Amino acid sequence: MKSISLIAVTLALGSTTYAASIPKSARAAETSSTFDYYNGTCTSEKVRIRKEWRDLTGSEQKAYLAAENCLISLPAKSGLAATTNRFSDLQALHRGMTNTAVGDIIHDVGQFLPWHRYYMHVHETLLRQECNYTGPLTYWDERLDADTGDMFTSPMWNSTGFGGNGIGSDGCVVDGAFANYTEHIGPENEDTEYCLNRAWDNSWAVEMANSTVIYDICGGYNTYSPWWYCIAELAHKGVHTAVGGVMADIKSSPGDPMFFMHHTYIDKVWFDWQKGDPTSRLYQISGPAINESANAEPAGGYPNTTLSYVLSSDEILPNVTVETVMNPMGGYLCYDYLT
Ligand SMILES: [Cu+2]
Repeated sequence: MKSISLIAVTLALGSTTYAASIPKSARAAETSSTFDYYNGTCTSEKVRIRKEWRDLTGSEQKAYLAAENCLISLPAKSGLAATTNRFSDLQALHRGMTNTAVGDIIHDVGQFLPWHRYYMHVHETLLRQECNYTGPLTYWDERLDADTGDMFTSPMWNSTGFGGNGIGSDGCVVDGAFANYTEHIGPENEDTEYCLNRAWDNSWAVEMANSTVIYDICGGYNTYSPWWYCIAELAHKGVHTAVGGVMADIKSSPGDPMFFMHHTYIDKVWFDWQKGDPTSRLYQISGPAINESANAEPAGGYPNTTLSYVLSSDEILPNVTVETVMNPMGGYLCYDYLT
């Protein structure tokens, strides 16, 4: 039911074990202007700047969409079940991580944000190495649209971009760069042929992704666990649900190229929060390492996500630790956001 109100959601958040003992306070004093993020091999000459879709030129937008379609045109390499092309390797990787021996290890866990940051890097690496993409990585600044009250008037949602809402009884996307794309992974754990589909719910997204949610409700938390959980449950889940269709499928959602626009944005929201107090937040990690809803509590309690927790992409790229991806300018990663 969509009648659940934001207030109900935030109350539910308040009752979690994460939020219970942690004081809410205003955003930390700005220290980021003097903080030096560059580390290891990442330098100001090398750093790549990620840009919002509307900050790309028309030809940059075209090149990005073409690179995504290039991944779709390349053969699968991962060997993961039901894959049909290189883009679907990423989808299968994501679904596989929701189906491990201990359940979903990439959502509702402390490594939710680090794993998805790494996953965006895997996606970017394939675009650059296998499809010769040389432009900026891009994202959808959902807050800009939520604040206007209409999520779906952004120029990305048109026939020269990612296409519009689904139509017909199956909600198929029939315009844009991915018109009539056939999915083979999903829904959820099934492997069937179905169309890339969407079912927009504007009011839900507006309620979950606006500035009040990002800055006042979630942004009031100074520590990682309640902050991460707030963003994951509100802005993150809200926009998955609001785009609907494939995007609302927690397992197979990377079958909609919009997934990467959404999660690169969520990554930016995280880096922005880290920048709010980098001394304490840049390497701050916590939360359960296994899904509490999918596992009985082990003797000694649930293990916590730490900086040494290992992130996997099923060998598409080598494994890395959480610590490796905490700083987007830390060496292994080398990017920043334009705004
Ligand atoms: Cu995910």
